[in-house]
Amino acid sequence: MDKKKQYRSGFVAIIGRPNVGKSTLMNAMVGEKVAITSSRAQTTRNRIMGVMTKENLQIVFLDTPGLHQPRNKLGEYMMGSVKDALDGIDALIMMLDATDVRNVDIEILHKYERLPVKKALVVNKIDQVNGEILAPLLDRLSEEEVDAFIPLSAQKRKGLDSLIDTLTEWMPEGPQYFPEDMITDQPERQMVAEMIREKTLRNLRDEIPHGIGVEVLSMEGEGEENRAITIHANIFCEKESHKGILIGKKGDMLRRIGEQARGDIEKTLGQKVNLQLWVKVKPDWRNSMSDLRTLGYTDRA
Ligand SMILES: Nc1nc2c(ncn2[C@@H]2O[C@H](COP(=O)(O)OP(=O)(O)O)[C@@H](O)[C@H]2O)c(=O)[nH]1
Ligand SMILES: [Mg+2]
Repeated sequence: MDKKKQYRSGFVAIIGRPNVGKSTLMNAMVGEKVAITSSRAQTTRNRIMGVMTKENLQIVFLDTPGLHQPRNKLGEYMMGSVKDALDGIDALIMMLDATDVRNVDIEILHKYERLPVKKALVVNKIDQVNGEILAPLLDRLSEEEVDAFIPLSAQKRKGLDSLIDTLTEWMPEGPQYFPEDMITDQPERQMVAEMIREKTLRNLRDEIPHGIGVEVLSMEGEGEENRAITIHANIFCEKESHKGILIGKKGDMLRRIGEQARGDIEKTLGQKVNLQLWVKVKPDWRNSMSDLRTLGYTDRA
């Protein structure tokens, strides 16, 4: 018997309509919160890498923005980052939401079924549907031209093993691409900005979240013992009225967003954080190349 099994590794992109649970699945695979999640469409705006390392195996997941028809330059950037993510992958996860399968999901399936890589069709959120609804749906979908068909619940971590086993089988022999303690390629500042943005998504309604961008201006005191990291960040929104809502009565909304974000950031950075947030209006920034650059949405990896 071989004492050392072959090392396997590869890249796996996760695609699908907005809100089906792609980022939740990637976080579940990596075991830590690498990508922010929310019940809003288009929470994810970049291709985000999450690395799962096991003995003799490394799978690099690429979480992507939800596939949609872009309506502004930000949307075009987002769809470009999905295209980039598909370049050079070893396998593709196509995801559906079992509670809400739409025609556009099937169109996406048929479009990407043609990619010459191994494909898993993942039907997520099965914790939310009962067997009578699930059975015929799974029956219908099992006829799709994919290499594996896996119903699961990313949030409840049900059915993940079956996906991991399938992907493991598909991964080619290859090197360990990243150190085992590396779980993402996102710079710390981007992680911090994303955590702040997540709290705005979770606390605000209607159209406001779509027009929010976060810029981390500075981070000071990192790694210094007995000291908090001081972080200054701007939250941009598109209208004066949105600014009022973001700040809230006597500043209570901004305070709540700041408190929640601080908790997440402290957990990630492992140090106390002093978070200073400012709200600014940048009309139509989603159509301005220079604003997109400021907010980190132009330099695709
Ligand atoms: N009930 C249930 N909700 C889920 C599951 N996976 C994700 N969600 C929720 O679906 C919403 C969208 O998830 P997210 O990962 O941001 O979706 P994405 O836009 O595809 O990345 C969030 O509110 C998640 O908590 C699941 O397995 N079951
Ligand atoms: Mg996402």
